[in-house]
Amino acid sequence: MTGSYTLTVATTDDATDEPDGSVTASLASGNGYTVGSAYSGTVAVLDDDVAALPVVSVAADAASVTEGGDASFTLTAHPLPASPLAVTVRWRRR
Ligand SMILES: [Ca+2]
Ligand SMILES: [Ca+2]
Repeated sequence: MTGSYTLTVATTDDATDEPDGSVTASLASGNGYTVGSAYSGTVAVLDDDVAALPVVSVAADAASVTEGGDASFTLTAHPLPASPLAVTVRWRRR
């Protein structure tokens, strides 16, 4: 290099919600120059994705039940919630 040089480091735009990252460039010693006191620089890489909300579905466990028996349903959440989810379920009997 002479005078100045621009180093560019590409970052990846993924679709994952994650903590912010960073790119750091650090000078190493070499022949013909002395490393200055500003020997590294860091650029924060800000995540721009939001957490995907789990999709909750309900399905009847059986199409019918004889009266007096229990009607049961299975609720599923996908993707798996990071912590237990409070889900509102309404049901009615006729
Ligand atoms: Ca992204
Ligand atoms: Ca991301």
